[in-house]
Amino acid sequence: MRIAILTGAGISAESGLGTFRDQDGLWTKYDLNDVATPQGFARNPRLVHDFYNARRANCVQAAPNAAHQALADLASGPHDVTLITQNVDDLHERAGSPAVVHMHGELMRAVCASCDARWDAPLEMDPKDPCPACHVQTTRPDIVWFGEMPYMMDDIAQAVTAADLFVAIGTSAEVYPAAGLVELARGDTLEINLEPSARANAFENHRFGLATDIVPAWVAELR
Ligand code: BV8
Repeated sequence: MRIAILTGAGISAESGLGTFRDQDGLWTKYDLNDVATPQGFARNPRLVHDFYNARRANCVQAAPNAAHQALADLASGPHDVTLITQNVDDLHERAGSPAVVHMHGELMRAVCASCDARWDAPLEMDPKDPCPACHVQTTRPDIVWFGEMPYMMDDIAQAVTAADLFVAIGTSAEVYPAAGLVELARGDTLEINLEPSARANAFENHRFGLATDIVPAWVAELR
């Protein structure tokens, strides 16, 4: 069976990484316009690097949880799995998922705003870091900010459209175009989340609860 999976911050919540819109979420502590937009970065690159340096340090300390592990196990089974994530952490990879489509970029990667070179980000990035390729001091986290086009959208749309089953896990479905992917699904649809998301009505099936309970149980049924 062809399965397309979209994960959000909720799958990493039990690994200790903050979500965005829960009561103590990141967007309750920071104004996303200051730290997750190109305009915010142009205004204050130091603040934005500090924001991502702190999240990168958290990510290095965190460990994949049973939900990440279950999706990695699913990919090693008989099904054709496409794993798409809105998350910028590397917990899916560290759990063993072979191919992860990071539509919103990756915390562990850096990009040069001048020459588009990409490289593994150092733990701490600084506005004065010169790009390793063109040496201009315009390095930034390789993250898709608000107002920027998510990565791999054509491949993502193709995988979701072709899937026999589209599953969204741990996302509030508040951010587009990710939240609109369910409209492209032609097969069965399943939402796995702590509570109904903003697009819950677009899914035929739902399983509500903690990702580390629900995802391993769901994967076990598919094995
Ligand atoms: C773009 C990187 C255009 C930053 C992020 C309509 C169509 C198109 C765009 C828009 C539109 N309307 C508005 C827009 C603009 C905007 C948008 O969607 N704004 C929202 C706020 C209304 N979209 C954009 O700007 C996108 N770009 O449209 O470009 C364009 C066109 C042409 C040319 C150029 C450009 C770009 C969006 C990407 C922004 N970057 N991330 C970073 O990570 O620092 S988005 C950010 O939100 C994160 O990536 C995050 O993953 C993502 C989505 O949040 P969730 O993952 O869902 O997390 P959240 O906290 O919200 O929810 C967690 C859920 O988990 C909750 O439901 C909770 O109940 C659940 N949960 C918690 N614990 C558990 C759990 N579930 C299970 N178990 C648990 N233990």
